[in-house]
Amino acid sequence: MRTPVFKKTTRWLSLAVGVLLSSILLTACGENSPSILNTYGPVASSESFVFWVILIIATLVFIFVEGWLVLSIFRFRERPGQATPRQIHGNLKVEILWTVIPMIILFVTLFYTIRGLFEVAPSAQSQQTGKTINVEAVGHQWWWEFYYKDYKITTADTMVIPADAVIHVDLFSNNVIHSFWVPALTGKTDLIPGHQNEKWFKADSNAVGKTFTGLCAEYCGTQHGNMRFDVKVTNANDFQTWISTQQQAAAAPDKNSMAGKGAELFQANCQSCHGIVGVNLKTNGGEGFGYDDPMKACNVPGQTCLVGPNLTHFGSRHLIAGGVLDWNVASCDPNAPDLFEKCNLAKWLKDPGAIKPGNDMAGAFTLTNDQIRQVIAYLETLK
Ligand code: HEC
Ligand SMILES: [Cu+2]
Repeated sequence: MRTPVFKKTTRWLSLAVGVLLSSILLTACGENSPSILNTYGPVASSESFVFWVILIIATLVFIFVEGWLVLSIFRFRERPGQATPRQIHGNLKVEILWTVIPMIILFVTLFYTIRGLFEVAPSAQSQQTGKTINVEAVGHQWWWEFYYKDYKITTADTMVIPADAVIHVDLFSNNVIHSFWVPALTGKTDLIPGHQNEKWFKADSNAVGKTFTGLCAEYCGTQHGNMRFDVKVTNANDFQTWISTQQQAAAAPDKNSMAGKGAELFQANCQSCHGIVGVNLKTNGGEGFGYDDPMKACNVPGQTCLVGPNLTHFGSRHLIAGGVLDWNVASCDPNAPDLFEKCNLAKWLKDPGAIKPGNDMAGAFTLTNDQIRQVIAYLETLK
């Protein structure tokens, strides 16, 4: 008489529930969540190729081993009155087979892994065609700063890159270890205090017009999850336009305008932490914090540097403080009665500590609502 494998209905039930629950897990991968499988550049596609190779090999092994196991359970179960089966202990052929087959499988995996390592290594950068853009990425607690050495511009939260160019990134941290990761474009590389890492990546031309999410992939403190950035891919012309706009100093608004009052408030409350070229930052290494090499100051532990993001062109960006909020000039009319309900920038300036607890701007100043409106009017001029 055969005994059924799943005797009780509860076992079938728990199996079904397990399958259902795991499908909920998979639905968490929404359209906009960054994915290593939806790649737009050679580095990320080389990395996802290794993933597929390993997944396919592992799936075949799984199906073979588990299939054999399940088959044995049903087909060769002990039956009442059955004699002891043939014993194969010490069978040389079998021993050799199950040593050699896994060896071959592991060597194939190793081959593709090592090939992948060489494809994405810094040394492979020289084999790439296209213009090279050099960027220094600095991990702060908890936001990203990007300094384009060739153009002497600094931005935060958003990296703009032209398609088909080789983006060479030098990675710095002057605090704790962070990790630079843009799933659609490149895998992770750590930013280690006192040690300079480098990497390169490239976006394909079909990425033009797309914006990809970048993340910090190394736990760096309580707001680690709010340390995101955007990588916006443009064509070569738009990139040049972006660069020349970013190279311009901020224009001073009319003193008596709302923005002009905001500019005064900025100088009184904000410029000890935030740089604006044309206000407290001078171009070409003049007085103040040397704008032509702001990273250098921030990479030497103990040296004075501005702790907040460079705001010279904040009006052209769409993320606030590592992406904890997004913002948009359209939803932030400084005169709107419902400004504090609608505009994320207003919420941020009202109480940064409530939006992103523990961040370095929390409790740094107090402004009235009217003053915040003026500051917003000013920040919006910083295009
Ligand atoms: C004590 C230093 C400090 C002062 C003073 C300060 N900030 Fe900040 N600010 C920061 C830091 C640090 C961040 C980034 C926080 C984070 O992401 O963790 C920030 C972020 C911001 C951002 C978002 C910028 C971006 O690119 O993400 C804006 C806008 C901003 N501050 C405006 C102001 C204004 C306006 C004032 C003055 C009224 C001000 N800050 C005063 C430190 C400061
Ligand atoms: Cu981090």
